[in-house]
Parts: sequence; structure tokens; C-alpha cells
Amino acid sequence: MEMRVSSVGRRGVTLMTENGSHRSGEISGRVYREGTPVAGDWAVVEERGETLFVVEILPRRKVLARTSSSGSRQVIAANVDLVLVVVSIREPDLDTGFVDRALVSCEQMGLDAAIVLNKIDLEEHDGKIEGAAAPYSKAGYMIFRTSCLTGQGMERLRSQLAGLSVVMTGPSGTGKTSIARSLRPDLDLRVGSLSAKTSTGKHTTVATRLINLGQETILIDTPGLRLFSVSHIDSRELSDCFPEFRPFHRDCRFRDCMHRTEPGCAVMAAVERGEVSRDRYESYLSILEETDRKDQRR
Ligand SMILES: Nc1nc2c(ncn2[C@@H]2O[C@H](COP(=O)(O)OP(=O)(O)OP(=O)(O)O)[C@@H](O)[C@H]2O)c(=O)[nH]1
Ligand SMILES: [Mg+2]
Ligand SMILES: [Zn+2]
Repeated sequence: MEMRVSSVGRRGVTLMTENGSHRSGEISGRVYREGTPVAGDWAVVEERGETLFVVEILPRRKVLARTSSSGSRQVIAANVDLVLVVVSIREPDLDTGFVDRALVSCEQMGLDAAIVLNKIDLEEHDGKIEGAAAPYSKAGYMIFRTSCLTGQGMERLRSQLAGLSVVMTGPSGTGKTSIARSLRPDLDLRVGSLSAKTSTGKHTTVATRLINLGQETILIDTPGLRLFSVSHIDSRELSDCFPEFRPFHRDCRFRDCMHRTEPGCAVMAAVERGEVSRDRYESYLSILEETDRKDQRR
């Protein structure tokens, strides 16, 4: 039979059964030699007595990946249809650098991505929320404005996830597990407090896990990340990972324009005209520095 891997521990995995409950399973050495399974993997499972044995991991469709602290590419979740980049409008403050890097990773994979702007109950001024969302909706991303406190935006979010495998990523404390809890209140999911001094999260979720929302909808909750590094991506691929640059970069004077200082750059001209967000463009430059540094090391 085939089951999905929900979480991966040192000793084995947790598998999601057809009715959405979880069972632990063991992994054969041969499966490990081919690579460590990740949440979302489809596993071929054999039942031997009381024990579930993973005998094969099926090839992955699209994966969400980042660069780990050791510099290698790390798969966060496999076989996903949609990535939700979950950030809060405050507590912790909106980290656009995180958002832009996570979106780059999705674009490079050809993965659909949307932004969840959570904790809107903490912000009185609609202007700040709209200002934060504007560059992303202009780039074509769907934005969800949500509050786990008031429930605002939750039904719209739920309806957009229907039938999909959806992974949430974001800094610690932005409310990923709280969102999962809003969508599945019957599960006893652990939510953390924030550090009083810095208003940042305390890394409450320590392992990725799958949550069955019913009707073939799977939500994957992941531990909060301090950084979403994408230096595994090639510098030349980067400008393609900014959808709002695409209408312009064919008009750059140089075919291999990196949109940095080159004369006749159509992307920079679009930034000057206000047609491309300056913040997003500056984020592009800062990510480019990181991918360049890696290219020089090679
Ligand atoms: N005011 C407000 N607080 C929220 C909201 N959503 C979550 N919180 C609070 O934010 C804190 C962190 O929430 P979590 O759901 O644990 O955050 P997380 O993103 O899962 O954090 P990690 O597991 O560490 O990555 C908790 O104290 C929540 O009660 C919201 O919409 N509004
Ligand atoms: Mg959590
Ligand atoms: Zn250019």
C-alpha cells in the first residue's frame, strides 16, 4: 500500500493513514541509502505483523527547498501544490527578505505560492496592511489577510486550499500552527508564546507534520525558520524568479543583463517609472549578492 510520510524522526517516520490518523513506521536501510525521506513523500509500505515498513519512496513531484546552514539544498516538503508563506504584520515584524527568498524558491521550482499576512487584528491602520501587500499582489501573488484571533480571512483561506497539498513556511511565531489549529480545531496542536523582549517566536514547532483537512486537502506545518536562504539557486536564474520583471527583461540592451548597473536595463527603468516595486528590486539585488558569492566559491 501507499501512504504519505507525515514526519521524519531519527528512528523512523510517522505515516498518515487513509482516514488521516498517524501511525509510526520503520524504514529499511536500503531506503535510507537512497536518501532521507521528507514530509509529504509518498511511501510504499508493507505491513509485517504489527509494524509498518517503508520499502520504497516514490519519485517526488514538486518540492519546497531552501539552502541549509551547511550550504546544501534542503528539501522541506515533497509533492506540494501550493506554498503559503506565512508572515505577521507585527509581532514578529514583517520580514520581507524572508518572503522574497521563499517566493524565489517557489518560482524556481514552478510551485504556486501565496502570502498569508497574519495577525491583522494587531494593526489598526488598514493602510499598513495594504502597503505591505501591494508589491506582492502587483507581482501576481494571492494574498490572504488573516487573524487566528477573530477568524477573519479563514474561510477564504480554507476554500482556496481545497483538494491541494499545501505547505506553510515562515519565521517562528508568525502563526503557522495557529492557522492549522483554526482550520482543524479538534486537533491538539501546540502553539507557542513570543519572546517578550524581541517579539519573535520561540521555535515551538520542532518537526514538520501533515494535517488532514478532509476532501483530499493536506496542510503541512513546518518549524519556523530564521532564514530562508536560496543560495543553491544559480545567479542567472534569479531574475526569472521575480514574475514582475518578466515583462521587461527582454527589452534590456544586453541579453545577459543582470539588471545591476548595466546601461539600457529595462528592469531598472521600470523601477524608476514605479512599475516595479523598488523594495522587491532591492531584494533581488541582495539575493543576487548571496548567489554570486556562492558562485565565486565554486
Ligand atoms: N494577535 C494574534 N496572535 C496570534 C495570531 N496567530 C497566532 N498568534 C499568536 O502568535 C504566537 C505564535 O503562534 P504559533 O502558531 O505558535 O506560531 P508558529 O508560526 O507556529 O511558530 P513556530 O512553530 O515557532 O514556527 C502565539 O502566541 C499565538 O497565539 C493572530 O492572528 N493574532
Ligand atoms: Mg508552529
Ligand atoms: Zn536589465
